[in-house]
Amino acid sequence: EPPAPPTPQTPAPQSPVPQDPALPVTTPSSAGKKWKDDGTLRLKKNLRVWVLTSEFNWIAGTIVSAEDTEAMVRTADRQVIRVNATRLQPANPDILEGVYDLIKLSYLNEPSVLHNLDFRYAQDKIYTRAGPVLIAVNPFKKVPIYGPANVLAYQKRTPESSHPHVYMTADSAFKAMVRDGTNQSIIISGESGAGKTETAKIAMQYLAALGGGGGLEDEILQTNPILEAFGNAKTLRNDNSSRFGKLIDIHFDKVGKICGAKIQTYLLEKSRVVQQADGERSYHIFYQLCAGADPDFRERLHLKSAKEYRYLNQSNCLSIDNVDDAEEFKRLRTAMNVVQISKEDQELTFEMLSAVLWLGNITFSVVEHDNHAVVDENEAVKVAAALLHCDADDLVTALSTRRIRAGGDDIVQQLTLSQATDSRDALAKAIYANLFDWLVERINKSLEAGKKRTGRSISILDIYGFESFKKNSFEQLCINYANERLQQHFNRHLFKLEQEEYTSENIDWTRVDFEDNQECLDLIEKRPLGLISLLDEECMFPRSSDLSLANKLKEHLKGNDCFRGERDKAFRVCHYAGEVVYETNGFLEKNRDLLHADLLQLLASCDCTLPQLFAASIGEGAQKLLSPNRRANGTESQKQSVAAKFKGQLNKLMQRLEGTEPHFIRCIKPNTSQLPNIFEQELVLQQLRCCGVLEVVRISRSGYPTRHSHQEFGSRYGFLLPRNLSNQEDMLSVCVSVLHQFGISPDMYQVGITKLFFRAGQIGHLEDVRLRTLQGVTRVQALYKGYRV
Ligand code: AD9
Ligand code: MG
Repeated sequence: EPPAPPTPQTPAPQSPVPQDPALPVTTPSSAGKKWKDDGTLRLKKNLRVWVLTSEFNWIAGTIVSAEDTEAMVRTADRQVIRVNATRLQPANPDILEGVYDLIKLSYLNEPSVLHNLDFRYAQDKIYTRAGPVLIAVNPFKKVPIYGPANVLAYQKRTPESSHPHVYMTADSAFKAMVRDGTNQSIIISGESGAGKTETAKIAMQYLAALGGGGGLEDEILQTNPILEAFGNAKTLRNDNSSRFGKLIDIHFDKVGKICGAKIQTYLLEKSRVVQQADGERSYHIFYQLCAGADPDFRERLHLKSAKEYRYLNQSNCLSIDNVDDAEEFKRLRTAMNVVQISKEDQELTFEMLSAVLWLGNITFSVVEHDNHAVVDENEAVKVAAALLHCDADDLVTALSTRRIRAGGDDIVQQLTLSQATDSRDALAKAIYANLFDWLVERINKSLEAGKKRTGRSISILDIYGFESFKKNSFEQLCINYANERLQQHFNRHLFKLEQEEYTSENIDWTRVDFEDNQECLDLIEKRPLGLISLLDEECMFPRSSDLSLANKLKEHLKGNDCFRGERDKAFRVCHYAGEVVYETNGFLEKNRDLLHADLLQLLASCDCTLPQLFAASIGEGAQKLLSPNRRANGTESQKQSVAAKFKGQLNKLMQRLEGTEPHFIRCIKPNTSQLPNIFEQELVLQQLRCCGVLEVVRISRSGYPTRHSHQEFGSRYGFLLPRNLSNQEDMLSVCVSVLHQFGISPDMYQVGITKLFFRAGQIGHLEDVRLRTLQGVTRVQALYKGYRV
């Protein structure tokens, strides 16, 4: 029996099963014998079922007696409860318990999918396929399925390597690349803490092992600790949460050896540098540096311990359980050496980090009877200026005043306390974000230098999954936009795969119907009346506000089915994975993401390569677009908005991915405690719905998900026919006779050249008949009746 959670003592509440529109529990057109016309299950004694006991909780049971719309069900713990048919789903036969591919299930309903994953997870089988997609459930513990011996098994495709595995996915990608000379991609998604980054590393390790030998594989693997130090942080969801998206292209030469790599990153969360939620940390690197730098280094960089810095001590969290930051710092230094980041560049990097920390310790006082902030002249200003190699007075001026131009004259405006604090934080964020980009470029140079390109590559994408929180802001909109694009890519790919199979089998393809999320994408990216365009437009108006933005969106987008205005400054978007309400608070500022010209000038004036470089890269584009008008208004230089830049990056990403053969991995987080052996049904189900696994199932359902070769089908069910029919020589004729004999409607199947294609649920019915026949008739009876057994 499947493990069942505690059963409620009282009969289950009788409200109907919430029908997920994306995954019809059954479609009327597929209503065979199992289903009634209203879509509910036809109740029968001895039928094995899943009983919905609360919104997300299903338990196993067997019907002991049935009426038209209600049944008495004996649950796994031997209680008998009365249940309405709307709360029942058919369960799969025992032989399908824990199948390695969900597509093999006769019944692809939610409880069956969920149970199958749970069943496997309990045996540490963390990987399961859903047709072309690999599902990876985070074990939160060491599972002994990795390492050189396992790599070899998957490489050689020994029998032990028949289980689904990231290695298997990476191996398919590698072999397809070598065989067909086509670029491949491994697209990993899932919510925070689901295991994307670990999965990406496991795939990289496999590819490094297969394509290694040239020495570059070590460099590529060592980029991971570097990027994690600078781009990952402890959050409430994940102790090692990536705060950026990442694509790495690994290039291979003609014989399949690694010959280069290139990393592209997306949307680093830079607000974290100056502010973290309680219990979270800033980027690992800060704590590592403070804990791990040797005395000589500490002195030169004026380093103190983490608790002395405002940017690190405000969230009541300085360390992570089981992590030694000083140890990690050593690993980081080793990694930087392997990736050939020069000693000078490393020192420059740490100097900038220390400068950021000291900037955070700069404080302001408000002048009495005046609303202006003045910088407190203390150690922090001097040290920060020294580390940035700029003049301390210039730093003070840039942080507390702003030059604006009025009527042809430059006038100096004093900043208020909150303006001054903002400008200090803006400077710190700009330095860190630019440092991160610079480092990635630096790494790319090492990985590319002098390498011959053949054009063959495998790209691995580790990108934030769909997000829907209580409060959703600009960041969530960007993230969910990326997920819409990826989902479309995913749907279209599956659609294409299906089409290819149908075409090669000569099946009537027009009878298969697929949904697309183009409408939601149009809502976001269409010009001129899409979310991004309207947001960018609003950002251009000096007097715009979050409220004026919300009103503008409501006015122009109300006709779109995926959009709904909400109260106040909020709006709702219907994403493929669910509805999300966004609050426009902070949208304009986050999208503009400006650094005031005075701060830009300060960076440019620094007597040190990095700040100068940062100033140049921020100023690039900004200066080009700088109109005299805007300058006169004192508004900062205009540059490409964050959303527009992200859209451009996504377009490039999709273009790149479209030129590859994709392999999809969906990571699932089984519990929110980051603990092993806990599988929370509700949490998993929500992710299955969001990450498109049930979408695969849905797409399969809308086509012909069950396929059997003529041979397989005929030999499995042929014995159910009277002898004259089952003895037919030609297997296809046996198949057709079975279809006729059991009244399977022609809508429900198609006959292909080598296979039969069935709508969902059809085989379940035949399997039942077969099982009953095998149980109900003795061999003698069977022979008497003329069955071939
Ligand atoms: V986030 O969106 O970046 O916040 P990820 O990347 O999805 O998130 P991550 O890969 O960081 O999650 O995994 C979280 C933690 O789960 C890891 O730190 C490991 O402790 C744990 N994990 C994930 N996958 C495995 C695995 N295959 N084996 C063992 C794992 N532990
Ligand atoms: Mg991650």
